[in-house]
Parts: sequence; structure tokens; C-alpha cells
Amino acid sequence: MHHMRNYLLLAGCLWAGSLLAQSVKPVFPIPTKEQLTWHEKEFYLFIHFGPNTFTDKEWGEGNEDPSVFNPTALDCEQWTRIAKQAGAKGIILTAKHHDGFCLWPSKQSTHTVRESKWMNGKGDVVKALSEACKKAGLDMGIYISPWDRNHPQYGSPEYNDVYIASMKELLTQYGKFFELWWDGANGEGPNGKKQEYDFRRFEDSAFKWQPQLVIFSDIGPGIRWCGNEKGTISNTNWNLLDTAGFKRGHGGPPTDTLNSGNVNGKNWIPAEADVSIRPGWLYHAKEDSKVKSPETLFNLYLRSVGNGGNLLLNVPPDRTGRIHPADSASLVGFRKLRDAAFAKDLLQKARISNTSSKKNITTLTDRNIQTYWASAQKENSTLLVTLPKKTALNTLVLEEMISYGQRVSAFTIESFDGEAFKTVFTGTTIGRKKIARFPEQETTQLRIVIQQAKAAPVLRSISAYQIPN
Ligand code: FUL
Repeated sequence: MHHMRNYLLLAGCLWAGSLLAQSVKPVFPIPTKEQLTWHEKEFYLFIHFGPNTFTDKEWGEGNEDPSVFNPTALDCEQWTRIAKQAGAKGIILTAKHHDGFCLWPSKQSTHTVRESKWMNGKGDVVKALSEACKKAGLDMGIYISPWDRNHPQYGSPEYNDVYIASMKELLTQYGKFFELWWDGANGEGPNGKKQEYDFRRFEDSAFKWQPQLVIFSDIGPGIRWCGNEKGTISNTNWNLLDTAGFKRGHGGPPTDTLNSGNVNGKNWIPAEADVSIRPGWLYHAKEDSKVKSPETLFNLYLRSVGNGGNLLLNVPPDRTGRIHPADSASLVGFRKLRDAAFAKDLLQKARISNTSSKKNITTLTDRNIQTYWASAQKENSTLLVTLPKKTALNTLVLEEMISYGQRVSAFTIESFDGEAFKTVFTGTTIGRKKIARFPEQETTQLRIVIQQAKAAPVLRSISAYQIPN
């Protein structure tokens, strides 16, 4: 009897709290816990650093004298300070680029910081950065190029063992990394030979040492390349990808598929947009005047994070081992633009209701990422937003509750002009986040119509802004 009463009480609470919460069934595939955490990061820095910094190259040959690597004032805490100021959530370091030079004293190679003059061969950039990140509360990721233009065993089955042993050093001695980065470039080794990478074994080994890793490559398994190095993701962006029959690098899916994903893709593999703040990935003094402006970076943010992906922005340190003032100034400017744009959510005092019911849906504006609104219908779900007074706005930010899968495939935003609702934005996917910008509207009411979805839409948040032009 008691049980029954408790049950009814509980059922009543659930009903009052979120009527539909119990009936929301995921639409597969769905993200893993680690991918969900990754989605929340949105923006983090990439650091390309190594002998190329000192030889003015993008792709070192692998035969550079290790003594060229000699930063005069390497300061990883300066990197993390700037990353924090920029509002980045982490840093991914090129522990080894294609030239094979290891930024840590690897036992698998004779081409490392140990053979350089820097700190008399006693330095370790991976260690310095991992300590700085811990201190600053930033997450760290690691780029370990499979392509190695230095290693004498490259081009033989033994090289796969060498690669795994190098990975083991990195994944067992420096704490946890959030992301492991495998780029697609794959050329010849020092003796002209090509390598067949044993990615299956690379993957199994990486997960053995760090099961929480999300692994980036053209085809994941954790995250996919967005198909370009410009920092832009398609307006239509599915976090889903079919990988069967595809390989990393040349055998990867077409770049436009990588950019927009597959609507019915079998795997949850979201897109990451990697782009450099300068024309090159490595520092070149002649590019000091070509650093992207805060406005350009903000625009890339809208086209990556604003299309539901993450932004990995490369900021290469110079020959002193510090980030150049031109880059840090631009990063701080970029942060200011984001802060100004999203400072005031104009929906905080608005009423939102499903047009079929008058009930105020507070879960969409409560800023709690655990709460959401689930529509009862698959097609033509309509939300009516009523503002307390006439308000000028030009941006709406929509988020799906992606832990239940990605659903929305067509929606419009309409603004009431005093007489009728006019369409001001036509969109396709929403996903993790959609920053929808449209011409400024002075209005008291908006309507969000979700015409099509793979299943009844589940949104976790809606907010609105007037972004200064
Ligand atoms: C590419 C590499 O070849 C570039 O040098 C750079 O590291 C970029 C991020 O990935 O595949």
C-alpha cells in the first residue's frame, strides 16, 4: 500500500516536472559520455611547434639537425594564460609532427628534445605543457603524427610497434589527455618507403592506456575532420558518419561528406574544425602581419561552433617559445567579441509555449543543461516566444538535447512584424548548437517551427541576442 502511494507521488512529481521526460526514447546513434563532454568544450587551441619553427618550414624533411630546436624563452604558462584569456577550454600539442622530432625525450627515437641544445637536452615540452595545463585547469590533447620522415624503421611492420611504444610513453607518463589527434597526411619515410599503419592496434592500445580519449581522424572513431582547414562547418551538420569502406587519409570519405556528415550515418562522429590563426600551421616571422583579426575569428566561430561542431584554433609559438603578441592580441579581441555578443540573453524574461498548450516551458531558458523540452509530435512542432516588451534582436541560439540523438532536419524562425509572422531564418540541422543570425527584428513575438525531424524534437535551450554589427 505504502509502495503504491509512493509510486503515485513520484509519478505525480514527474508529471508536473516534465510531462514527457519518461517517454523520450533515444534516436540512435547517440554520443558516448566522453563525446558529450567533448561537445561542451566548443573551442580550444592547437599548438604546432618543433624544428619547423626554427627552419621556417611547414613540413620538415626529418633530417634536420636536432640542435636547430632551441627556443630561447619557452614558457608554456604563457600559452595557458593566453588560452584562458581567450576562453579556450584546452590545448592540443604536436608532440610529434611529420618530421619525426619528439617534443619529449622518447626512448623510441634519436631525434628528440634530448638531442637538442635546448636546456642542455634536459627539457620536455610535453611535460611542461601538461603541468601548465593542470595548473590552469585546462584540458590537454596530443597530436602524434603516424607519418614519420625520420624514423629508420618507417616503412616496415616494426614501425607500428615503434609508434605504439611512443604512444605508450605519452599516454602513461603525462596524465590524462582529452583528445588524440591523427592527421591524414601519409607520405614516404627517410628511405622512400611507405607505411601500412595498423590503426586497429593503435586504437586498441590507446584505449587500453586512456579509455576516456576521444580520437580524431578523418573517420574518428571519436571525432571527424570537417573536410577543410578553413575552420568552417556546413550549415547542415549531422554528427553522424558512415565509415564502412573508408580509410584515414587518401581513402577517407569525400570532403563534402566530412563537412556535413551523413543524415542516417551509423556512427556518432561529430565534426571538429581545425584552422590556423596564421596562413601556416607553424610560426613564420613573415606571417606576423597576416594574423587573423578578431572579427575573422568570430566569424569562424559562428561557422563552426555555430553549426554544431567544435573549433580547434592553431596558435603557433615563435622561436622564443612564446605566443607572438599579434596572435595574443587577436585572441583577446576574439574573446571580447564573443562576450559582447552573448552577454545578454533577451529571452530570460520571455514566455515560451508550445502552440498546442498555454503552459510556460521554463526548461528551455533555465540555463540548466540537464533539462529540456520534448515535443509530442514529429512534424511541425511550433514554439511561440513572447517577449515582455518590443525587443531588437538579430540572433537565436538553439540547442538540441543530443544525448537523445540528433533529430531536427528543417526549421524556420519567424518574427511578428505587428501584423503577421514573417520567416527570417530557414535552417536545416540544429544539433549541439545552432547560432542563427538574421536581419535585426523589433518584435514582441517569435515563432520557431520545426517542420521536419527524425523523431519528435528534444531541445535543451533557446536564447536570443542582439549582436552588434
Ligand atoms: C595536416 C598536416 O599535414 C599539417 O602539417 C598540419 O599538422 C595539419 C593540422 O594537419 O594533415
